[in-house]
Amino acid sequence: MDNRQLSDVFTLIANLSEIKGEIIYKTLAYRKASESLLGLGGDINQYWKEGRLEDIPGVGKAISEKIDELLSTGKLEFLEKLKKEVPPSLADWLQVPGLGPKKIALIWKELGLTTLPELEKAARAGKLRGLPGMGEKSEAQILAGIESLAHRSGRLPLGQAYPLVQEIIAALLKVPGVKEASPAGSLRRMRPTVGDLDILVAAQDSGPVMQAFTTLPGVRRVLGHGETKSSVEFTSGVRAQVWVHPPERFGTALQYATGSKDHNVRLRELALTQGLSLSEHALLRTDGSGEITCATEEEVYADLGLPWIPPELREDHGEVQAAKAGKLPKLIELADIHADMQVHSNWSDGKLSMLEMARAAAKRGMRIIAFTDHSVSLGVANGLSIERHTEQQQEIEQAQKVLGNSIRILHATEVEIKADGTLDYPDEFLASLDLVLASLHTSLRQPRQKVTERLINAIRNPNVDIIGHPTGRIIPDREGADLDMPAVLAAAAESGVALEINAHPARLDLDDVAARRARELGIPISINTDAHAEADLDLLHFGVAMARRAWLTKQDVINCWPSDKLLKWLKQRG
Ligand code: DGT
Ligand code: CA
Ligand code: ZN
Repeated sequence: MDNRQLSDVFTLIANLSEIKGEIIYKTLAYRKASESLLGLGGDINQYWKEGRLEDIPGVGKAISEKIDELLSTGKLEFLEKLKKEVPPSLADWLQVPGLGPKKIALIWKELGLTTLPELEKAARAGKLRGLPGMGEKSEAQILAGIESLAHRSGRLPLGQAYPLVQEIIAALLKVPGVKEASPAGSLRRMRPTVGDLDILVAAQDSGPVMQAFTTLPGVRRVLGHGETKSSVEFTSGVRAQVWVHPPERFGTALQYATGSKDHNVRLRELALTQGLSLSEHALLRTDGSGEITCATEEEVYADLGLPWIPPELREDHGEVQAAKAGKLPKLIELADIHADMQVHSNWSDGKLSMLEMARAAAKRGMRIIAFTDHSVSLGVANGLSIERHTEQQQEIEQAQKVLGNSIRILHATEVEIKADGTLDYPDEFLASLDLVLASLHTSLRQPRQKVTERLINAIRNPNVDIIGHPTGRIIPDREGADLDMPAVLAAAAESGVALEINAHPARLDLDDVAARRARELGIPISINTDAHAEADLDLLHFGVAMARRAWLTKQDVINCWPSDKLLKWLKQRG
């Protein structure tokens, strides 16, 4: 079993437990394990062989025993028993927008339905509206939800796609005659999910590349095998395609294969106004006087009178017009970031001590690190009481002495925004901390108005400095809270609070659209790793990519500010 399959097992356990009515902390623990497995840098089998399962965030004794049983026997007694209590097909119902575990349990127990088609049939026949707490409106909602499912595609999260593409590229670069290989398509544009993997290779002779590509380990089917393009499907169901072009034409080919389609259409229109026809092979002069070949993308854009446009902007969201007018933003880069304002230590559910984590962050160029361990009500994550905070403060002082000036530790918290909108600690205590990051983790399915008011309540608290992963979405399985985003952004602009772009590839929250709007409203943005282990610190580039997709510059992101400016800003906020 691989990381993805194990992750799926724990999601299934969480889903079935939730329908069974198991207490929330248990189901959250399974979800956390599932997420961690999905975001894990290395192969789970390696951790298992080395006896390091419990090094993984969210994996304690109980979960590691389950992983051990699954990897040794391919089965899990606990899950087999659970499946007898709760029909596993009910887990599919959780994908239906507007249908939660309580309603699912009700429908299943009252009407004896277990599959999605049965549910759809019953809803169409008006059999749901008679159930306690349900009416015609909720029945129609469920039906609309089922219909929306049919239109959803199986897209792959960027966090999984990215390392896969790196592996494929590494393999193709070893093929004799290959000069260059680059990601293309939506992955190069760093969309949070991708439909398939696109790769571009520069080589005179495509034969050996296609041969290597179609026989990569894990290829289940070859969907196409041509001279310039081949595509395959891996056993995981992931599809990949590779284009091969000669090095002197690599620029036009890479530009074409990177897309987006809409960006390419816009560019071709511009080319035509200049008497040029742009294709993946070259720029052809429409007066018949020959073609211009481009070895690099810079040449393609330059030949059209444009500066090179970063791939993250190529969505036809105004970037071609901005480039023409010389108004492209100077996008933020990974090296601009010197502070990480959401990191967890072993004081809550992180794996390392604050000293170890601070050293790891310093090694990666951070000069400020805020420990935002979880607050008291998040028992599943070992949330801190106020008393334990006093002890944590002492450890921070010790660690700071050891670290000297290499990196500054901030005593912070990731405080729960509770279901009623209040925060998990009293205001006097919050005011005593260096930094307060407030987040939603529970009751995300509250109605729009309620969950929006709840978040705005936290935004308006003058002690809150940053709102962590504002919508609470988990990619690809859980949509975020149904927030009234314009209202949230208006409140944030008024209060001066910063909104987070959480860099973890399972979150990437805020998304690019909301973050771009936030920038227009002058709302400060904070990009943080939310690291629970050292390897998580290396995920920061995903957050930076989302910020680039949102047209952000280093001025817009508080983590890039000089340390004095950042500390002063925190102090002023109280
Ligand atoms: P995805 O895979 O759904 O996440 O999205 P993309 O953007 O990777 O799209 P994909 O895989 O269908 O195609 C890869 C690239 O090929 C795309 O970014 C641009 C180029 N391309 C595909 N179809 C067309 C087209 O009809 N016209 C133009 N100009 N380019 C296309
Ligand atoms: Ca693609
Ligand atoms: Zn945590």
